[in-house]
Amino acid sequence: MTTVRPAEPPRTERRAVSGSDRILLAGVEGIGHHGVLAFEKADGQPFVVDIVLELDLSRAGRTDSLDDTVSYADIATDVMARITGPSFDLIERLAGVIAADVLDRPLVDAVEVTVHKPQAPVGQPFTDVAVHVRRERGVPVVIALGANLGRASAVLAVLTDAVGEIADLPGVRVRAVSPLVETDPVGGPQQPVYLNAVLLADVTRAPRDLLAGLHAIEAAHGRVREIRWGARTLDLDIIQVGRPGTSTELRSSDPRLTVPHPRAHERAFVLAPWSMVDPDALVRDDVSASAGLRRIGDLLADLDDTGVRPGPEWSPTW
Ligand code: A4P
Ligand code: MG
Repeated sequence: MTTVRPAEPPRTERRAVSGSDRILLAGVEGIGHHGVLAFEKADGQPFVVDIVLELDLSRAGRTDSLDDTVSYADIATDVMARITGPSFDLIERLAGVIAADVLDRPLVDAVEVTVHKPQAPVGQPFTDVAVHVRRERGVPVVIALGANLGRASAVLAVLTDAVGEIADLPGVRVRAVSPLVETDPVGGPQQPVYLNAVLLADVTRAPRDLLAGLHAIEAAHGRVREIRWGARTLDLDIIQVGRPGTSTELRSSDPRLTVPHPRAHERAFVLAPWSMVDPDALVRDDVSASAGLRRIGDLLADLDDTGVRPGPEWSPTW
């Protein structure tokens, strides 16, 4: 594989996340209404949460500034809001949303969450039951979605399903999904207009595994590859992996996975929806060594006729 950069492996492929620095917050306790049984939802019971944050504390160790670390008081407030907030059936779900809240905060590379339910209706003498999850932030990945085959309602349904299926891939945490745009076809034979969108995710698995997952989703929606740039039931392209200009950025000219996507910087059907979810995005011109980083708004402004219009409303879930 012809990888231009990075010299060090992309962070998706590294095991250790942030060395051994940790913040521990133990025993955050509140009354919640989580549980499958009706009386659990009505009466409530104690839930106790332990958190381990993994992050690089070396800067805070030098500067003595709260800006360079994570406030454990803020984390405790978030945890209590989840314990006492809307009821879930499972403590697995409670642990998952707490972990997602923590990773929404900057600086945290990974988090371990333990949710104890010491008075759970177990039916036998016991001292505690707990669920423990560990979630890593991973690297940011930009994925473009496009489709133009079938009735408009079918195209919309395929794209909506695809968002949920991407979110279900292991190691993928969807952060945001753009509005849909309707776009004139670019290249290829005469074909119907497209619906396009862009999805932002944090990904902890290797990019090639992510691409294999995306191909499986395309195949499940009946995607066949016959004509280059021809009409398709579903196209899922990886546009960018990692944070451009940092060691997390993956630049690869391997034809099986070329990133940054070599044509994304000149394609309004990618840039327009992307700018709606990340107006500050930096985009690399292409994978060649001389390529530079451009602001997404400047790239869009350079395009004469974008052929992009607002698409139908949609509410994908993930
Ligand atoms: N591949 C290499 N790099 C990547 C990557 N970053 N992401 C390989 C995804 N796949 C990547 O892909 C062909 C091979 O590229 C795959 O086997 C994969 O391993 P494909 O999806 O079969 O082919 P494609 O999408 O037809 O080709 P390509 O070159 O990705 O097409 P583009 O440039 O994405 O264009 N007009 C509008 N309005 N809206 C569209 O969405 N899409 C295209 C496709 C053309 N015109 C369009 C739209
Ligand atoms: Mg493609």
